[in-house]
Amino acid sequence: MAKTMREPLGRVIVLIPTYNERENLPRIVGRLRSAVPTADVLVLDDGSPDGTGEVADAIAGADEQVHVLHRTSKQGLGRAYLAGFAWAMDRGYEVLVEMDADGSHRPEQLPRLIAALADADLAIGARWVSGGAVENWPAHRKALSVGANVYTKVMLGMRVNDATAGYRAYRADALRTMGLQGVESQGYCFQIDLTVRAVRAGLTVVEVPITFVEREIGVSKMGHDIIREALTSVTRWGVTYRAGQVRGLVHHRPAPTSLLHRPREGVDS
Ligand SMILES: Nc1nc2c(ncn2[C@@H]2O[C@H](COP(=O)(O)OP(=O)(O)OP(=O)(O)O)[C@@H](O)[C@H]2O)c(=O)[nH]1
Ligand SMILES: [Mg+2]
Repeated sequence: MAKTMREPLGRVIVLIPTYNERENLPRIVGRLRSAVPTADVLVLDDGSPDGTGEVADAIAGADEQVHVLHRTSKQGLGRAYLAGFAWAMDRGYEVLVEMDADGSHRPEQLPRLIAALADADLAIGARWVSGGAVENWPAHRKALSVGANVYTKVMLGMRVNDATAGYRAYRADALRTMGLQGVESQGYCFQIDLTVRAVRAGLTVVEVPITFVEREIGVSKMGHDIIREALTSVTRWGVTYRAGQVRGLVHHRPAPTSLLHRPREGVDS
């Protein structure tokens, strides 16, 4: 496949959504600022009752590369990211990174993720690829994540191995091309939703192996509602996609193959 000429990478911002992460936030921001000193940071706090918002303000007060977007109530990861994307694109950032506050996404691996954007539109920090790993996860969490990814792959016909992964770098142009209008997904589903949009828009998606580390401090916000949302949405998208393939066969139109992303040597097993 012919390589397209891409704009060089511009200013980078790392978006960190927080809900009750007061102990984790200073650690992750400190590690991030050391690992990638040129990257700016935007904390997206949903009015955490534990005072994470004030901790974020204190960090931002002492470091002009750190910014905070305060929202009044917990509205889910998806909405926080959409607000953060809009904030960052309004200010001309060209690379937008998603990173959890709880230490699961190691800032030390961010340079590899950003470097992968040199010839991609979306770089996913992937666990379920050769070279990827998960540390300290109980068997049931592994099973849930692997299961969710297998189901997503089968239903949507995508070659992406870790579509639920939340450690990612997007080119701002890619987000503009794929369009964020009508994105309503909240939990893991938000990551799947944006992956599907990227692939469907013909963008280049690559997976970079990472080591995901289970949180040591604080409480997970992952619950049954988030799993239910992902299952319902992937099933709905999958049925629509497969029905489109069948219609294509009946009417002798080419089946929709746009959900196959362009593979990149070495990263897509
Ligand atoms: N702003 C905002 N951040 C959230 C919300 N829900 C979760 N987060 C943050 O999103 C990141 C991921 O959430 P986690 O609770 O770690 O969820 P998870 O990584 O799926 O689950 P664990 O593996 O158990 O940690 C963390 O930084 C959370 O603080 C929300 O509603 N609003
Ligand atoms: Mg987590």
